[in-house]
Amino acid sequence: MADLVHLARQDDIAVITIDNPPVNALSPGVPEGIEALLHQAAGDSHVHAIVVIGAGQTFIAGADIREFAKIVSGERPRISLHPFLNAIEDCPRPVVMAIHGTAFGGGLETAMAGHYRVIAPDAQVGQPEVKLGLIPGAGGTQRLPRLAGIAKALEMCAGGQPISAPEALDLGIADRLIEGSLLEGAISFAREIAAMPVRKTRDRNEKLANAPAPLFGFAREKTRKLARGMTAPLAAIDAVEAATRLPFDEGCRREAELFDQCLYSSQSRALIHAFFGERTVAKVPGLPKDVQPAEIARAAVIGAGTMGGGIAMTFANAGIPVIVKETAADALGRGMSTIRGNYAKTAAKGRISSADVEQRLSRITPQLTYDGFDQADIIVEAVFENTSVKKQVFAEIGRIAKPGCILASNTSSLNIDEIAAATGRPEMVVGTHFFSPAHVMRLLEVVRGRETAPRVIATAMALGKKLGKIAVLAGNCPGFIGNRMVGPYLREAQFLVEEGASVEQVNQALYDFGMAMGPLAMDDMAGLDIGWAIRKEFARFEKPGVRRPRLPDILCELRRFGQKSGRGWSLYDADRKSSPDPELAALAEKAAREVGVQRRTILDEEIVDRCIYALVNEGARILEDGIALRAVDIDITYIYGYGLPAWRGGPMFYADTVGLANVLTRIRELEKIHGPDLWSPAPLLERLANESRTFTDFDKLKANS
Ligand code: T1G
Repeated sequence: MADLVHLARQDDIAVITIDNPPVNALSPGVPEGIEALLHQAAGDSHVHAIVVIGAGQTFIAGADIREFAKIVSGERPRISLHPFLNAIEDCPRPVVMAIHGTAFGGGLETAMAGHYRVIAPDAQVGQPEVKLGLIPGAGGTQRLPRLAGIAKALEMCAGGQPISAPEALDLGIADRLIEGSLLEGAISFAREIAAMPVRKTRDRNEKLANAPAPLFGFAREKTRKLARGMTAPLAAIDAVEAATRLPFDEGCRREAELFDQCLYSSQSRALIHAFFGERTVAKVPGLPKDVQPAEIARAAVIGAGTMGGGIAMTFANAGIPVIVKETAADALGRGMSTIRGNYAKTAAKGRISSADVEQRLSRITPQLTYDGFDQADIIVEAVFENTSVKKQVFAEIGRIAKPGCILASNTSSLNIDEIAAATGRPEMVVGTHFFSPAHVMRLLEVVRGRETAPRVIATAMALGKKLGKIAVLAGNCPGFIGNRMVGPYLREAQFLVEEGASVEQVNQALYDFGMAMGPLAMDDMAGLDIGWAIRKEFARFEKPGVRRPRLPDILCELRRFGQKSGRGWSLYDADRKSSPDPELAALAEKAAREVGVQRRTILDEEIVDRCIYALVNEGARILEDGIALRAVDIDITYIYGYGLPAWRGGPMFYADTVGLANVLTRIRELEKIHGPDLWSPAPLLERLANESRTFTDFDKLKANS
């Protein structure tokens, strides 16, 4: 306990320092340490006030999230933090909380139990628990409305977004902004208020009065739209509402009931799985310990189309100067106007200032030549998805790039080894598969070629983090991780329309499952011609006699490529708003006749099973093939690249919650109906199911091997 929390005295001010790296979480021993030293300080007659501060990068960043699984499993008792927080609030000496970094969750709750809060100008405070499928469980929904008012407390607890230090000051969460040394500022503030009467947050009820009646109903309606399918945000609203109706202690009891409902929910387990998964995927086993990522100070992008332009923006947004090269002036002009348009949209939403826009644009150098490419630390190719075109580009940059320059392809599915061979330096070639729109989507698939050097891998992974992405390492196979999985997922969606489901029913069933958009809507957005080109590129590898969807080819033969052509699976107006295409049913019947399929009524449950289990089965194969390092890498890929909701935890985690034996049984049923070429169970899935194990077990075993 003594190691995690220290007590020192500066004349008449006691200073309690929490030292639990890396984020000063309220791990076991930390609350106990703070309470014990607070009691000790208060008992010292020389002490007139107490300052609580975090060592290292931050104040308390919350409860220790690793503890929740132990509580749910019964390994750890559920300990209420209220006695600890009330001990702070009931301390006879004034307690000043000194906040820097991120006072999140239990960190803000601890700070609010203090009598005063001083804050560094670049600090943030928040109650992000809903991002973990939880709600504030230590009085946050009861103290925050008392300090910041009901409306702001609702927004912070149900939305989970942090606020800045100046806003915290304006709202009354913080009492003073401290420039310079936070500790010195906190100590002098503590001396200022030492003789003043102690104010307990729980007794400050003035901001709870007159909650407009429709406020909570409106908040629920807004939350149902913004956090579709999630339960914790609605529970957070209930808890804040309780603060306006119940005395403090009863409000805390209501909050605890709601917290427990969330804690034991599958959504919370899934979101915590995703939280740690985002961080696990950054770890590449087997990279030599002495390998350090190279610095990327200058970048160059080839291609100013949708992807090339978005990638250039991503570098500029991260402060890295970037050349963007096209072959023709009109294409370059179009690319730059798209980039300017994207920044204008972001600025119009108030997310960045016009000065930011100018600064970022100044980092982008559009040109038609390779001038300056020999100074770049990384060159990213984003040209047409065709192997021979890419090989030609890589042959050129293999001659131009300086030694040590990383040669990256944004290919979404082509063979990175074939591309690498064209450069004469395959060890410097890596795939960096961005997701459209590249300046928005957080996933980055880093594709390792057979000869890619460890330092290139380490640099690409570190660059992903610098660009604000979540980088997942993938092996080299058609489609890598994500697109290899989206193949069977889309295949089943297309089969289902040929077999009798409507486009709208298929899209709605997966949307209701939680997907950001239905599979056929996604196909229309990406463009049916992309899949058509890939099918033609890989046709020679298709196994003869295996059923393939006929309907997408019929649509492509009719030039119905989706949003870009105003019609595909659905019709699209000028604003790309979709509506059912009355001609689609006849085309589906035509396709069914051509492939000899008997159309029938199909239930939503079958649609979800076939599409999601197609993902799971292919994911298991990807694991077996070593294309993904862990099951959680597949989960993170699908959450951040393909819109599977984090509250499902990802395809593999979802299969674990269903039970792999149940998934296997269903896949075997589908195999009987549709044949082994489409539905033979992946051997790893069979093995885990037969051993009553999960994909999470598989990852744990691998991590410990
Ligand atoms: N518990 C345990 N480990 C944590 C942690 C936490 N709260 N926060 C971060 N880590 C680990 C993380 O896994 C990583 O580990 C390392 O710290 C660095 O994290 C009672 C119920 C604070 C903004 O949700 O948002 O309080 O990979 O890479 O980019 O009502 O971490 O090195 O092994 O993210 O500088 C509420 C979650 C909890 C905050 C720092 N609090 N954390 O970002 O570092 S619930 C949160 C973050 C709660 C109360 C409720 C970020 C950060 P490793 P990092 P970073």
